[in-house]
Amino acid sequence: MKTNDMVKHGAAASAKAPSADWTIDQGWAGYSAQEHAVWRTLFERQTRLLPGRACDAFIDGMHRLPMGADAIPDFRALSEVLMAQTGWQVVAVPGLVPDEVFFDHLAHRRFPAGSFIRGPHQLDYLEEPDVFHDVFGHVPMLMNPVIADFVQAYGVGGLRARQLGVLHQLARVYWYTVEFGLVQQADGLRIYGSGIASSSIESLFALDDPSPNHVGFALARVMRTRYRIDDFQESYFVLDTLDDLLALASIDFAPVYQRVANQGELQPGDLLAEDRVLQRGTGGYHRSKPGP
Ligand code: HBI
Ligand code: FE
Repeated sequence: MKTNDMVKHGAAASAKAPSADWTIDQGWAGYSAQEHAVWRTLFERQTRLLPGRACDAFIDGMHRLPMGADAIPDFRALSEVLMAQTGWQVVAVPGLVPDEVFFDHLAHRRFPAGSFIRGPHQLDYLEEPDVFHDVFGHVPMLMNPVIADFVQAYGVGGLRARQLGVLHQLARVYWYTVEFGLVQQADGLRIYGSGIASSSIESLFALDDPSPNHVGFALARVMRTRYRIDDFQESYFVLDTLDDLLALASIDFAPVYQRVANQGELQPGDLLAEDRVLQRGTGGYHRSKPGP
């Protein structure tokens, strides 16, 4: 809601009262040539960058989807392939939707994707998810059965976490996995988080820059860790394998919330004695930025 895109889109969205589930028609035929061209620019840049950086599941999922450089994908065509593979669908929304609406969609294996696309002068960062982040970033991983179950479980858990008043703790799990997760592959460290995979600058920063920490993923640890929404992450959490998320899709988080409540919150760049540190970041990038 900070950028021109968001303002423009917000105005368009509020012209019509949102439906109860906030879904809209994607309006695929209404995209302009300039909007398809923005998709092409972003798509070509990322598909050049991601081989050897994104995990096999991401690359594989993308190749099996009706998604290419030529046009913004049609959500109906994506959903057909996804549905056959993992039972997920992609539905169009105007942008960020309320938490309970978001969780309800995920709990029913519907991924709400922003239908608008960022402007040509704003290729590198925006706060509200657009079609490039949501479709290019998220949908390939939803072709993977483990991620498919985990994201649904997050939706179910989100509705529960709201009632328990621990939404922040749960949201951090999503942030440091689905959005900004890294995974160890036989041939090296790889990206699976969509926030990284959809960003050319963060694809480089997360893997190659000496500034951020790389820390072995631990559930309670992540639940205590605040995150940045306006800049690169100071710490990335690394799974040994995507299958580690299988266990999380079936566990009851309630006892973990209890434990976490008794421990302090951690700042994004903090490291603990018990952390499995894969890269101790220099912190140089964030230190060199002007303070608030
Ligand atoms: N809405 N469209 C959309 N996409 C998101 O990723 C999203 C959202 N609403 C709420 C939300 N994320 C988060 O605040 C929750 O994951 C906690
Ligand atoms: Fe996202």
